Amino acid sequence: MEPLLVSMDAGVLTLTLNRPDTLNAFTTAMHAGLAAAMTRAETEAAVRCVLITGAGRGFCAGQDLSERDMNAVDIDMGAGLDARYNPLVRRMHALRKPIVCAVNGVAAGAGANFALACDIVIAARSASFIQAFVKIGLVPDCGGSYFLPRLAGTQRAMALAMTGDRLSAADAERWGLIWKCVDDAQLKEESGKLARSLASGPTRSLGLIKKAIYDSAHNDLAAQLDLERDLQHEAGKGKDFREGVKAFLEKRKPSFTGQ
Ligand code: LHQ
Repeated sequence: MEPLLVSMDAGVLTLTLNRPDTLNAFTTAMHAGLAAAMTRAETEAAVRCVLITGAGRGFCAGQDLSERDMNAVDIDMGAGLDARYNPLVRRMHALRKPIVCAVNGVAAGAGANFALACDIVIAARSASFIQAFVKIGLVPDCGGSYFLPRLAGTQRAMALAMTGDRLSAADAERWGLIWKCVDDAQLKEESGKLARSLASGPTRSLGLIKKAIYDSAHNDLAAQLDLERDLQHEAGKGKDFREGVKAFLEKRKPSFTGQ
């Protein structure tokens, strides 16, 4: 069974984590699939949005804990992050296209933070988020210690990371960790609708919006104003900008090509 299912439709590259028996825990093979999919998203103009979800009742239970030999003399947990998780998160963050995450069930450990590394997260009401690391004597990784305090604030991030308590999708929405929580039966339709709508949007502008919002995390106001100027300059050179204005003046829906 392929650990990652990849399909393309209407400009949306859908990636489905596919190890349902382990709640889609990450393996080296799944990471290889994700790396290849990221290359495709980065290089294929036809890909205008990425949608990530999980097969079965879970979204992702983090690293597959059976993949590593715990009797080994020298265990280097940082090496796996350097080799697989950190490049993945960096590429997701830097991708100039939107990534929608449809969290269909429990998201634990690196699985929870992989979801938070996506640009817009929608979760099923029965889904939950667990910073499971502390339960096995580890620390949040996969960008969790960066995303969590920025999304939820220091107190909530600290308590989630130190207790490893389960956070419901409804609370994740209330706390601002995710965009929205929807009824389980609506998740596929809602996330698909959003992804298709983004895929028919002004892709260049969406990529620049992503950069503006993420760079604001480490810019002061002066630097951010400069960045907005530079990004607007770049957006203004796009065909979609001309089409957007033309369509507005002609009182019709714009037809964006992503250029
Ligand atoms: C699993 C897993 C799993 C293997 C469920 N592995 N089989 C770490 C190391 C190295 C470098 C990089 O970074 C990381 C980051 C990390 O991600 S560390 C955190 C790893 N994840 C966890 O500690 C979570 C472990 N899982 C759980 O706590 C529970 O499974 C949760 C709370 C997610 C779900 O609980 P339940 O709904 O009760 O399901 P379950 O526990 O019965 O799991 C179903 C099956 O999936 C079960 O297999 P079985 O053969 O008994 O049916 C589990 O063994 C398997 N599974 N997570 N991470």
